[in-house]
Amino acid sequence: MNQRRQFFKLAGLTGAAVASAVVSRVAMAGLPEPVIRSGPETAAPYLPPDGRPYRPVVTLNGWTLPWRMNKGVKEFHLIAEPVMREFAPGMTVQLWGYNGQSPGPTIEVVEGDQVRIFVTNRLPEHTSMHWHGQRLPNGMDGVSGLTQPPIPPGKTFVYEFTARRPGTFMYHPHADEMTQMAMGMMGAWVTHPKHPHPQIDQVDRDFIFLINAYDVEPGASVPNIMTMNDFNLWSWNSRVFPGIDSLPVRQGDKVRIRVGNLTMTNHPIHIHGHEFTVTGTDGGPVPKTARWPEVTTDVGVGQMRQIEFVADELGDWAFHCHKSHHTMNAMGHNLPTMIGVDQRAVARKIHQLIPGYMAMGSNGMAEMGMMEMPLPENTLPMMSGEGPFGSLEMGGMFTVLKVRKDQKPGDYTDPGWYQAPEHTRARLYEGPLPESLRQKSMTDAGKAADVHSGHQGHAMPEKASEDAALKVVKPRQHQH
Ligand SMILES: [Cu+2]
Repeated sequence: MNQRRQFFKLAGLTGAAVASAVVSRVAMAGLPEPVIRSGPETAAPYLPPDGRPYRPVVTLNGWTLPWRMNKGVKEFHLIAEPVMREFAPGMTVQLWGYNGQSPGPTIEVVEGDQVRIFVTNRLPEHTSMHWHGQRLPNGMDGVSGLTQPPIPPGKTFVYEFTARRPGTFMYHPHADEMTQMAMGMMGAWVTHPKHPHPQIDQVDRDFIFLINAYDVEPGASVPNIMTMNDFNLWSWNSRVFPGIDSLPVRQGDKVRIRVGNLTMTNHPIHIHGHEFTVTGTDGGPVPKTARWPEVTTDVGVGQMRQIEFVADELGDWAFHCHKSHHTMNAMGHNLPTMIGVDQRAVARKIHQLIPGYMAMGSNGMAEMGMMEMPLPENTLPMMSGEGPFGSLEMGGMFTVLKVRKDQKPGDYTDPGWYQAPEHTRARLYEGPLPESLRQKSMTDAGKAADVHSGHQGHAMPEKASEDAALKVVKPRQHQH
């Protein structure tokens, strides 16, 4: 009990945020007492009890797994079990995870640490644990059937190895993977360098999250594990915007963000207002001479990327996956594209048959963000995040890097929205417009788009786009 109370204090958790584990003391005799965190909010960084000089990582909407020293070995206890995960306020999904959460808590160690990890299976089927990216004895690699028998329900296996390489890694089952990863079983692993490392810089803020994806039908609460392509919840640490923690930093902070991808597709991760370099992968640190600046880096399936930058621009900067479908929340996939289609007449007719019917998407999908359509229970609106200027029209894999002058070191609380000085903000303009440059470049098209008179507000002036389309087609016809 003493041990646990200390864990709570070290992890910065309050009693209310923590539910004690339901593991039988008799069955678990000799195992470290597990700590379960029931809330999705980010825990304060877990300060190592032996005062090792490293900056702890901050897991978005998560926490670091406490450990105990046992005769020179760091002992951890992961419990695979069904969990309830709130994706954003208004939607809770039944997943499988570890220690009460999906993803499981982040494991943080120091290069050279001897680790012992107890993995208890409280799932209805067998599992195993693979330590992705680690150098370790083959028998500790966790591939059920290949390097070990699977862990049966109700049983505990123990893994022991030395954390040999510093870097960013992950853990996940290597047993019935299709089901278990689709249900949320995964976690992050950070091995800090033991000594100052020539390719690993000190940073002021160190964030980590895993990219995952789920297919949860509107109104349902269990993911469809058979889905291979049509996921509808694109999540970071099993959370979707506006449920994903912001990244609060102090202006001038050197920031590291570690991202791992355990979905079925790649995710181009993009930052606004800054450039970053990829400083490491799950293969280890990238030599400084091999780095180049980017604003987007693709994180492939089964990869980890570490990006770093100095947050020197004040403001609220979007940080998101650049696949536009991945910044949306749950919806069905069977909607036709209706852009440019005037649905008014047909909607009137359908409305006579189905009183609740709404025509969607004639002017783009932005209207979806404003729509107050009745949704099935436990379903998030598609693009629901609200900002200081209205709907962000974003969901899914999106959050905000919040660079503030006065964000205290070690303070990860959300500072609210940035108040940009008014003269530095894009604004409505109602004066005379300069001569259209577009018009000049389209002299070929005969009648250029008269976007300035009468058509304001329409994305597609019909006449002009028809003419332009004809002109584009013609030269090709000459070639044949
Ligand atoms: Cu993506």
